Amino acid sequence: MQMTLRWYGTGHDTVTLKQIRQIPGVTGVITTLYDTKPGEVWSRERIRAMKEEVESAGLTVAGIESVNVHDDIKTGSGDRELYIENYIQTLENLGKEGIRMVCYNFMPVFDWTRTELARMRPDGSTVLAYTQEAVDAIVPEKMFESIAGDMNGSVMPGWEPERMARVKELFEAYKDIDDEKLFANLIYFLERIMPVCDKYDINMAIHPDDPAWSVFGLPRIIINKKNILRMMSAVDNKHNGVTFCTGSYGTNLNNDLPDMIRALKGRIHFAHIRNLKFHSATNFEESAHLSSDGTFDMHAIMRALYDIGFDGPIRPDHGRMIWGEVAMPGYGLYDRALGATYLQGLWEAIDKENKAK
Ligand code: CS2
Ligand code: MN
Repeated sequence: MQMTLRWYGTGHDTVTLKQIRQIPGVTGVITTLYDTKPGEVWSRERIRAMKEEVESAGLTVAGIESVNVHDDIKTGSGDRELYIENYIQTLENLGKEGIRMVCYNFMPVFDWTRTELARMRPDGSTVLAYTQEAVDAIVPEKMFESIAGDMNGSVMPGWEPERMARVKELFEAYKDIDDEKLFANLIYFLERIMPVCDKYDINMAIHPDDPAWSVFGLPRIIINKKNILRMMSAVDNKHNGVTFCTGSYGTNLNNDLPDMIRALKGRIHFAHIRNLKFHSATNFEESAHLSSDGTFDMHAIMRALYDIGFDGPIRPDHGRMIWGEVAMPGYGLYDRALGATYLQGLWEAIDKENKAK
């Protein structure tokens, strides 16, 4: 595995490449062109400039998170063909610049959903949290307003104010889309992009829906082992793979994370590792990465990744806000650095124990 950190780019991130470079063992970043809109073609020039900036800081671009998919592709309507062509062109340009891993998601309207961005924990740290009660008590148009005050001045991916201003319209666009239609649109998209992925050996890594169930009555498909395996066999190509995000699949306590990892051998191209602390099945918060601070057995998760021979980029997912840092919720430097170190400690122990056998 290659330990990485997500980085939103100069001018978009409070964390610098220089700081990332000083986290032991972190050799790459997962980045994006944060100011591009879903559906836009990424030019080779901009991709190259991004790479050069990262490489001159002594790091590599280990992959992209995300090249976002336009809603017309997800709903299978409007200008879907044009946006697929544009997506292919972006992949072509990324491929020519040597980028081999692209994370994306197929969530309607909202990217991940949390109902609190700064829940205070007993130690004074703050974390993102979710309760189903809070979602049930709110209309979707108010969702953005209800969390906007805690964004620390950042623009959060999937929650861009321009996009949120159109929430009603977006809901309208999805009103006839059920899980089956969304699934069919995903397969259509994948079949169209596989040739360019084959040509440049680009691993597509779908990010799960978060939380792993329907919110506000919207369709949700990338939520459990059965659905992902269905997706893998519908487009049976190694380049059709997943981002294994423990914090997203893990929102549903019925998902057995190590078991899912083992079932996806060969198709996990990227890993997001985060721990959750559950107070009830529908009330959880994002804890520190350590097993002892949350509900998941992080050793068993890393062990499963190790056992399947996972060799892609991995990153600590959301961290807590600690030590007075002001940053995009979930994306401060300090706690993610602690997470990166802890995860590497687990990996080293597993590796050494394995070799000593
Ligand atoms: C990320 C997602 O911050 C997060 O929870 O895991 O925003 C993820 O990057 C996107 O959904 C992937 O397209
Ligand atoms: Mn994730």
